[in-house]
Amino acid sequence: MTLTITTTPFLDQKPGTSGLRKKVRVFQQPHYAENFLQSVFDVIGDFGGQTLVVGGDGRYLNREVIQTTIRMAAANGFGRVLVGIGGILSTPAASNVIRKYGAFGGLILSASHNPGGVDEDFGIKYNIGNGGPAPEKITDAIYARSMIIDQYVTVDTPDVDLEQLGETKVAEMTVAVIDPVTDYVKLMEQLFDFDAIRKLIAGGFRIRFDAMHAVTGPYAHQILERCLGAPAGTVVNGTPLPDFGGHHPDPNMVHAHELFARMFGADAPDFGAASDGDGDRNLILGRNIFVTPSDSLAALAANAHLAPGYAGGLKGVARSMPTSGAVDQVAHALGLPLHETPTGWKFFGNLLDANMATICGEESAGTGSDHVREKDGLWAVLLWLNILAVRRQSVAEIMAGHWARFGRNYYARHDYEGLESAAAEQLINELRAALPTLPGRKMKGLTVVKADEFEYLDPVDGSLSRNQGLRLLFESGARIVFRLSGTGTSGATLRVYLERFEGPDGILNAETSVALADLVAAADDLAGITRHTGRKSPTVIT
Ligand code: VG1
Ligand code: CO
Repeated sequence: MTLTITTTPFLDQKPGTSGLRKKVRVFQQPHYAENFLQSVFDVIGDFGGQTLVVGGDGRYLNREVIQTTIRMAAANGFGRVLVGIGGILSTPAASNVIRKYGAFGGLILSASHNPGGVDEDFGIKYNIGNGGPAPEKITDAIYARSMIIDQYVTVDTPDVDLEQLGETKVAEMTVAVIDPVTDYVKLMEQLFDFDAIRKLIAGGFRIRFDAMHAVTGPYAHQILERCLGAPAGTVVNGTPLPDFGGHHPDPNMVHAHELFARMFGADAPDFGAASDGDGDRNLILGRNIFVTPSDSLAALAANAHLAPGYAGGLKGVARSMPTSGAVDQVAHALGLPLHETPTGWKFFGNLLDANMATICGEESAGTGSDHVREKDGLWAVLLWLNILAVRRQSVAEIMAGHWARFGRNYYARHDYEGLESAAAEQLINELRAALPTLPGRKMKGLTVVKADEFEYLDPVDGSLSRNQGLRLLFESGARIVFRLSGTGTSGATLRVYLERFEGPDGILNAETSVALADLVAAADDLAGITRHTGRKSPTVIT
């Protein structure tokens, strides 16, 4: 029997870069998750009798919110819910399941790379029928609805057993507990030459994959160790834990420092990789080399044709605006269309649907293709392995060859986390106001030639997204971008993206921090980072 529950709005349910992210304790308030879920159901249209996919990255609160979602989906009239066994679904696997089973949409419960646990973060994201994150038009409507919501519906039924594969009924609705790993493996087998990778590994090529106690563990054990024959122990931290073992499941040099230490240490494996909480990010390392995500995107675009799934070439490539221009060099050299979008995977969806891009990427360690509509950590790892299996060179050799051919974009992102929101806003507002006065300004021997605020006109649906980051372009082709994070849950995070290009005949072997030193100083002078925030240095450099 359907129960109608009276509620009042929480006024803070504005979805950020990827869905709603808040502290677990915020989500634990009575009606909080329910209000957001009902706001989603109220705006997404006519789904009566259709299928909804539900799953999460296994973090604290995952199971509880899955049960809530199942009951509310039944009360709202869905015909069927597909849920990953144990309530676990990586973001790319969820995207695949939505597409493969023709679902109306999906709810992914994750705060991605943010830490988990009772005092940490939780999140809910709605994905549409193409398998990708809901576009702004829908997230804006969800937010507007959440501001005036006054009731939600649910059913009074017992919890569904999420540990057993198979079907049960919740009121009129069918709930199918599925094994998403099998479907995902099938998809990867279509794209990549598993035999070639198997031979590479059988020849002694050593891999270390750090699943960071997050969602990719089961997928990585299955693919790398069982299907591709890598020895047991190749995948470390492979069991998803509700608090990710107390770590940030963020694959960067700060939070994956153990992997970095190994890859730069004695007897390093040939290839190191990691992924984040929900499995959509990737970190790529070779022996003694870290491949920046922007460079990885470029190298994958340049070599993708070596994998069977991309043998016919690429239709185009896309990157988010703050991502370095390394992939632009590849696009230019190969004559591929190039698209520049705002931060967040939702902006790639239309380009992929319209066959305008095949491979997309972000500087934040997200890379993916048109095989799903999310970024995909293991996909990037497998494409790298496929390329390595064909080229039979080391990661360092491949990157050296890449820079010698296309030039090198020295790149870093400086994050200032946990700032007072008012101070961060003030910094951005002052810099925005100063933009028209900046061209011609000389800083540390660098001259500003252009200063603007990025906005994006979607070429497919004509929607305009404003305020997507402040950009300063210098005479030398160097660039600084400033934007505020949309995924944090406490205070504000300022991201400063720094980039400088050296052509194939420029200096190829500088340390990134040395190559970017003048730009770092210029960024502080231009934006008054220390003056506004009191910080002398960033919290995290990636
Ligand atoms: C960050 C990254 C962005 C990414 C987003 C979601 O957003 O910069 O590139 O798409 O996280 O990643 P922000 O607004 O904090 O800069 V994850 O792995 O949620 O799904
Ligand atoms: Co993620």
